[in-house]
Amino acid sequence: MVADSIQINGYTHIIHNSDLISEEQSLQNSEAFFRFLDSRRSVRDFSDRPVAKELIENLIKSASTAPSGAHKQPWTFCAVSNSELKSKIRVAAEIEEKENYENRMSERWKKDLAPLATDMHKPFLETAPWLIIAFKKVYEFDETGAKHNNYYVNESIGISCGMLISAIHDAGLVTLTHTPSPMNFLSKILDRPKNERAFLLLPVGYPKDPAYVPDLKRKELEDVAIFFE
Ligand code: IYR
Repeated sequence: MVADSIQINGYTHIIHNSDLISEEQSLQNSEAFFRFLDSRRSVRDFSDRPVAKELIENLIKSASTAPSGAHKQPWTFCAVSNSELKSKIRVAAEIEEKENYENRMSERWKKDLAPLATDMHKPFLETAPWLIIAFKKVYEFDETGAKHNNYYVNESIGISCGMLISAIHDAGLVTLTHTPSPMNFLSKILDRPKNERAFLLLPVGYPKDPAYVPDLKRKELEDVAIFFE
């Protein structure tokens, strides 16, 4: 007789429910999933075609399933479809990007970016129907008002954003990882509390028809993996 649940340190542990699949099915799934992820591209040309709020809610729910340090889920996702706010974000981002491209970035950095054809202009911040801004919660307050740092915050929100990007791709939508730097203008525009810091901005929507992306190649397995058997 197997117990449905057990107690450890006074906390309930339940049986992990995972459907066992055959090794052949496993291999097939892993190949199909690789092909699916390999078909994702960062897209900068967006259509203004609307995307339902319910869909964005599902994407954020998926992102929030990510593992996190001590299961603190140290994130807030702000989803913006309001045109005025999107315009404010674009104006503020382009001010920072102008400074980046003209003064902060090295020649080497700009040369590395040349294949991506990026510049200080960020029209997608207004064209895309939604902007999702991921904020990391560096610390939180408990019931007594005491401040506690969260754990592995960058790792946690990074994983969560990776899952969000995959969910966006799975929904047939496109995005790109936009990191206007510094990003504190986002806290001001979206009125976020002090314990939250902007981590990543993801415009979400349908691609423009056609949308052009740079003809990039990914590294081969041999260049990214070493096996010790
Ligand atoms: N944040 C700037 C510059 C930029 C930097 C890197 I590294 C990129 O991969 C892409 C862009 C911008 O968004 O244009």
